Amino acid sequence: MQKRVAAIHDISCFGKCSLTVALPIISTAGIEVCVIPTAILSTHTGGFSGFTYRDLTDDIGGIAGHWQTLPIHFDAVYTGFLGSVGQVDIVCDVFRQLRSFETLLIVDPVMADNGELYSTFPPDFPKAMRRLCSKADIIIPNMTEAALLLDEPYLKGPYGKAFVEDQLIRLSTLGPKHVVLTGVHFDDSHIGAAVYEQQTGIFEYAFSERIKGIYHGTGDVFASVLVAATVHGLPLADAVKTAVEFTVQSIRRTHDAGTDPRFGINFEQSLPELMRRLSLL
Ligand code: PXL
Repeated sequence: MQKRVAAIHDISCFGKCSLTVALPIISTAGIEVCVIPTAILSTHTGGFSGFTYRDLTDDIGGIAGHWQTLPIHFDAVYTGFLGSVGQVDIVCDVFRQLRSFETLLIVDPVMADNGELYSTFPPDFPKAMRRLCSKADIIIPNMTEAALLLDEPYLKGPYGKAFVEDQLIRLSTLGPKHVVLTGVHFDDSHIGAAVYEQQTGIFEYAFSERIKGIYHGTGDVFASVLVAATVHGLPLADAVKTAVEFTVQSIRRTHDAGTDPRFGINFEQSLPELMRRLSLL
């Protein structure tokens, strides 16, 4: 039977992140994507000024409530950028509404990068995000988001293995069964992700070469591939490896083309390779 995912993110009309990334990537895995848009912006907020922002908080509960009346099952609910503390609390309710037998709850706690909380978020936002993470099966923070979730100062890498593994364990005590930490690096020339499974206590890593520059939307590309591969049926460690390789290949292509890093990465031309990786071609 075809798998079905509900994706709860904003629509940034230009800039390749959130729903404009989640939809094509998860669809490439042959999975149906149903969307709950949380806001519509002319661009994402990373490096652009003057963007428009239409808040859709009042629509979220109604969309989920209507879906509840339909005979549909979600294999996963995947959340990303949520615009306010109020929205996070509504999404906690949506988890209860949409969750049924074996629904995976996957939270990308989008709120910060490179040591900084995104400019549109209030200081109490990480606390709200901690509540949502406590309900998730899998969370996908970057190193900055991990520090905010743990209410600790952000430390710049390179990191030691003991530090990373301690962070993973403590993030899992917030509630999620699996933690996928991104932006992990033990030296300056490689970067990747670490995975921790609470039940087994096993840590796994996936690294690739580091490409210079800060490209926007890479976290959303990574998380969307992770959701696609996991719901498709790959073990989490293999899904993480697939997501690291897909993201790095897309960044390399964008870097080689000299594209403005705010414009997002060229992930579209990696989609055929994703199909091959998932044995769909
Ligand atoms: O890529 C995460 C993201 C999603 N949506 C919006 C954003 C950001 C990051 O800045 O601004 C609107």
